[in-house]
Amino acid sequence: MILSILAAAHSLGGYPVTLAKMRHDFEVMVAADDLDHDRRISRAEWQRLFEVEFSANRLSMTPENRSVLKRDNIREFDREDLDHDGFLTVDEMVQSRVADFRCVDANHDGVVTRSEAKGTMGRCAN
Ligand SMILES: [Ca+2]
Ligand SMILES: [Ca+2]
Repeated sequence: MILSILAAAHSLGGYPVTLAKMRHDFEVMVAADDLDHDRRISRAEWQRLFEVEFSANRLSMTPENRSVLKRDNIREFDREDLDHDGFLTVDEMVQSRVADFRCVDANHDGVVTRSEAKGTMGRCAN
């Protein structure tokens, strides 16, 4: 989960991160990847995202590493799908990260800076 905050910051808007910014970034992501426009990400849409992200541009990745990553990616979906209906909403994406966000936010000002994110490794375990 921590990694997913870092990954989100990395691949989405970057630091500093707030919950509001995270929500905005997920809204943008859902708008882009919600192929059937039901305002949520289905498991199939999630897996397709993975296929797009980890396709030909990750040439150094072995098939073994890729399949581990793929499995972790599905676990991530299940962890974030808080009501277990097989769809991720923006609310679920944010809600599933709130506890981790508060942990990473070492000075509790509602803002996660790059240095807080770096300093968090090991302190805020999944
Ligand atoms: Ca759900
Ligand atoms: Ca902070």
